Amino acid sequence: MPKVFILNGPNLNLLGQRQPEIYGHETLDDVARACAAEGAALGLEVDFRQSNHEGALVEMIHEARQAAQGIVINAGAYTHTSVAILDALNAYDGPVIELHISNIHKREPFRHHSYVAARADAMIAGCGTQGYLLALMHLARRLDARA
Ligand code: CA2
Repeated sequence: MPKVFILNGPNLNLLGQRQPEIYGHETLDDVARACAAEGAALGLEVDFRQSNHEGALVEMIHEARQAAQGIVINAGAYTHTSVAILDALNAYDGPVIELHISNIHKREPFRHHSYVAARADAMIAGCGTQGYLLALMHLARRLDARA
């Protein structure tokens, strides 16, 4: 079964605890459970992770080079700042889906630029936490087309 990494950046561990008008009521654990179920239905093994540390996210992306056939990444605020995460993604060969719970283009101007977008094969934003499931559906289709 193809394995995919779903990587979550800083502060996403607080999901469901604050700003529900932007990020909804689900916790990150709820999202992880929904992704595991959707992945199983799609024939994907899901490895769902979160870190508040840029270097830890870089190392997860390095690990994905050997361990994962695709990546879904919500890099959180590092989306808008991290050349290191972009460089790591550029060293990864499989499909990369950039994900945001909110529509970053409808928010403050500093959220409009994404370093991840320079590498991502697709981007989902503004669909709430459903975006994670949409990203998995799309990744499954891409991985099927590759096989
Ligand atoms: O919309 C997204 O998914 C974001 O990647 C979320 C990031 C934000 O910096 C990006 O611009 C857009 C922030 C994640 C913080 O999540 C929280 C959730 C609940 C309470 C506090 C923070």
